[in-house]
Amino acid sequence: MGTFREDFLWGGAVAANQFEGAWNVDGKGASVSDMCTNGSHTVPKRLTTKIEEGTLYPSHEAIDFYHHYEEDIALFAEMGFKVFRTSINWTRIFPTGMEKEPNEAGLAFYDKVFDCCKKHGIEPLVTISHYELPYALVEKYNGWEGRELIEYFMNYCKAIFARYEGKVKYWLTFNEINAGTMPLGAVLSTGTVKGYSGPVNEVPDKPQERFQALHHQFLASALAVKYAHDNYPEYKLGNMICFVTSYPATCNPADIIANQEHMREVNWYCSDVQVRGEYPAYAKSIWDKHGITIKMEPGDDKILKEGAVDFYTFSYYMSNIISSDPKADKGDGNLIAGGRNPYLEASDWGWQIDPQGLRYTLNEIYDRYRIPLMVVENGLGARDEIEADGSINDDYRIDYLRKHISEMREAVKDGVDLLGYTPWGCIDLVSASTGEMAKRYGFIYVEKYDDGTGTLARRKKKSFDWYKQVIASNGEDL
Ligand code: BGP
Repeated sequence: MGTFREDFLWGGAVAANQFEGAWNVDGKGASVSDMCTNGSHTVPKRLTTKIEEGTLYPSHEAIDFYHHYEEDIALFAEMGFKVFRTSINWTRIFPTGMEKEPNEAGLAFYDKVFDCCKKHGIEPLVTISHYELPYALVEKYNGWEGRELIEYFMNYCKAIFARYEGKVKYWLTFNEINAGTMPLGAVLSTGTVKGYSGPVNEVPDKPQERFQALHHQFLASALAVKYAHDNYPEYKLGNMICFVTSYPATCNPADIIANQEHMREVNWYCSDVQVRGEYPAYAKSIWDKHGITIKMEPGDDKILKEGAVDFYTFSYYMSNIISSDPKADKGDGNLIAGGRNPYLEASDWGWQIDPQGLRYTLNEIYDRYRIPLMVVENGLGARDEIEADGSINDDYRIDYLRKHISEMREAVKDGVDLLGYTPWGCIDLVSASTGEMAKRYGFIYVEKYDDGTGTLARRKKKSFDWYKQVIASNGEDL
């Protein structure tokens, strides 16, 4: 008997805005991601901003899964995928988020995707909102700062829950909801940056707005969970956290406290609400630190209580270290910076590679909540080269994934209930943080480049056959 459960869900993960393309096809409206340009990931001031000649909007074509889905899902099936994590692009279904009736062409597209998965025996795992907030809602309500969004989100959930009954069972409410605890989350996650046009990680910090937006997202998530439980008992709803484990920089007790505070604010705050159905005791200290007050309405407590998720999912790419010394090195990691750990190597984008940290993280989360877990993103963003003979020898990626799967196995031996594993970007796609194609994660290479050129042809990398063998052996043959 192997270590992983017999029905372990091996697969891969993507997000609609980063791989579908067809951004304005068949009635689709613009989402926050569709307003981001290449490289610096800037957000034009208005939806109507003229797209200047030569400006690239990476989500607009991406890798055009919209017209390649059959080929791509067949490749996933060839690797033996049991599950495929993707998102529904909210603006395909409700182009501005505010329509009364859903867009039939958008609904029909996902029928085709889920039917194709089913044909190959692949279970979809659907993220309801993955950086695809309708841009019109940013314009009108400053994104999730507006409580009105809860109702628009529920209309969207009701439409997709009804339409895909019998096709989808596993749902995640918000991708990396805790992005909203960090200033950078304001662009793609909470949408609370109307009028901002600069890089994601230089966005002005407005904690009142983002924590208020988070409160609305918590309510929306809880209402969706309850609605699904009441109406579709077979549905399982999960949360999704961007988990960046951090360690104290030294054993100085001041560093221990600094790290504890950081872990609470960035990693635990959101899932404590989503799993336990109430704000944690330390929440007030976070609000006080930022000098903010969250507007709540009578009944909000009850909504949160009744909408606890069934399972916990997270992304895991790296770990960081936290120091109490404000002058300490903050590292140079792309997007998510933290102090440099002398025991770890980093990716080309500065993300510190820490497989043992995954075992530690799985144990910490499971100890805290005791509900099933799933690692729904993990992987190495790297620059892949096509050799003269056409092969792509991504041994560095295999090495990264092998070490992480091996540590997942240790965590399962430690007693963690792990449902599945979907490495990020199982097919090359657009980077969320930089808009690049050059930061590749896939088992499948896509001929698409940062200047917008490329045939969009798909090629198997060396890791393709390796992952196939991992799945076939249920994680024993690494
Ligand atoms: C997570 C997001 C994904 C994804 C991934 C890799 O934060 O959920 O959308 O893109 O990170 O990040 P990047 O694309 O910046 O390399």
